Amino acid sequence: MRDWQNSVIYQVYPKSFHSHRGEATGDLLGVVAKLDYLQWLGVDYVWLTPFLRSPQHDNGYDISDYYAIDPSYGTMADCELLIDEAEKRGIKLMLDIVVNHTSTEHPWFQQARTSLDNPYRDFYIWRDQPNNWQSKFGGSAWDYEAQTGQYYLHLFDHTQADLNWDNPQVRAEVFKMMRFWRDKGVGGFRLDVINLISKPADFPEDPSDGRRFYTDGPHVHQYLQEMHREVFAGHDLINVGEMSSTTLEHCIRYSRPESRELSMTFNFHHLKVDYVNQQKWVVANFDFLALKRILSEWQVGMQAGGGWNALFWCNHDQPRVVSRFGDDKEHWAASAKMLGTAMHFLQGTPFIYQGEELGMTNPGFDHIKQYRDVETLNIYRLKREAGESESSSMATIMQKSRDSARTPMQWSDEANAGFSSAKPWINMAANASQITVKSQLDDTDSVLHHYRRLIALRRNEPLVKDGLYRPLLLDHERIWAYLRDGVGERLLVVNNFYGSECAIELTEEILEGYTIQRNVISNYPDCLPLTGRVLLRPYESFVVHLSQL
Ligand code: TEU
Repeated sequence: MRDWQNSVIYQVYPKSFHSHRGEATGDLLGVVAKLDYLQWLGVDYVWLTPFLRSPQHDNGYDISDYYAIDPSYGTMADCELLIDEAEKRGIKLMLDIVVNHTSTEHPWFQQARTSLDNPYRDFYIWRDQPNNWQSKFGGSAWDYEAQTGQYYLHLFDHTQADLNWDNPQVRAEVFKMMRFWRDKGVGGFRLDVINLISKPADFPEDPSDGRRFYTDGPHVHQYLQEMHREVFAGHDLINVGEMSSTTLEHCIRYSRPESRELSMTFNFHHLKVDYVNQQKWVVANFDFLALKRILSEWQVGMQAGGGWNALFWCNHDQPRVVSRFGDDKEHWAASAKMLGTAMHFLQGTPFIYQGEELGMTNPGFDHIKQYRDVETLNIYRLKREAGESESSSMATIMQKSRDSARTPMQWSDEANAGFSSAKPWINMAANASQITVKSQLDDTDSVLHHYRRLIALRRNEPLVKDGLYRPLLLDHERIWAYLRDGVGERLLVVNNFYGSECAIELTEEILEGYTIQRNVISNYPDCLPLTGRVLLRPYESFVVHLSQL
């Protein structure tokens, strides 16, 4: 197995990364063109969201051919070139595998829908009557197929039909496809909503949306162990499972090496701290104490159970973190750096989503015509049908839409921020020509250089990987502080999550007989005097190395 515990992974959303061909959407050659940048940044893996053939109802998470490149992204030769060129720079490609569902345009579904006894019928999940489960993108999770008079299950859009993993032929096809990509030379897989693949046989009604029955479902561990045997065993691959609404106990099982399932797991509990009663589609401030508590519980719990976390603030489904938990105006740079530090010193493998390393912000689009995402458009329609006003619907969408993360990567102050010579498929933020790679490369005090230092530090500070996580001051309403303890040495990580000054006492209780040896990283140029009472400036963050006396 590759050393996933020492790696940093960069997520590329190829549709919005770089268009080599000068079109509205990015392409694989556009990623090749930017590999030198990724090498300079220092990342080990690049996870690309799906670029396989797809009608693109959900930007590639609706695959219609697992063996072909979508023409909008280029050709198989471009993909091979990307794998080779990345390898030359010490970077491995991580492929996004979407196998909870396929597009309804996939030939399997096209076959399955034709008759009740078609050999592919059992590749999907059919019922005479729907139960009351809800799609994660709004509305019923079932759609009627008139030709055969039954309903098929879709936990996401109605163009994304759920595969029936209880059918051994489905599993055999999935593993065969993964071996095909493994043998092409990809270095790992990101497995889309992989904890949803096993549904209970009886499809019970649910007062909620049904997730309690299919999340971490009855045979999921067995199927992942089978995947491990069939695809991963004996190969140099790292694998991260995207776990929707999961639990700590299950994630320990998924990611403990002894389980022979996955290398690590993503979970989203820390990103629901600005939901209200589990509801995403309402405007809300984030609950800082809950954020600290949840991340701390996962750190402590995964360490105790021998599991491994994938660490992240951002991805293509989440609003930009600097706009969400930081300050995208007055304290933009300080807060973007503070958030980077707070995440990167946790135990786990950090994922950086394109543009996060620049402090890219939410674009704040205020008209529904500026949005493209299937989930956002569904929710807008449902809200308006339910009588919610235009302004209230849009206020929520501006804060919560996935499209906020999907605006093009900002390379330079050229046209379209250097993303493409053509008008992009989605608008850019108003600040697109200011927050760019070009402007930050020359400025060693930039957010970009801070992220580069965070990546490099991971290799030089073994405590980042191995140190025992211990939260401090858990009830403090503004500061998130923690220790990473080793033998006779430790890191102290302190982050002010707010835009006002705030004092912290470095008491003997915290220092426990240790003394500060050196500064590791900070986000203000001048370092604080680190004794006794420390006054943290807005969004100030620092890490120091301590040794026992
Ligand atoms: O996302 C899974 C998922 O459930 C969420 O992150 C989802 O976007 C969110 O709950 C909506 O509120 C994965 C992919 O990352 C996402 O882009 C796909 O749309 C989804 O699976 C379906 O394949």
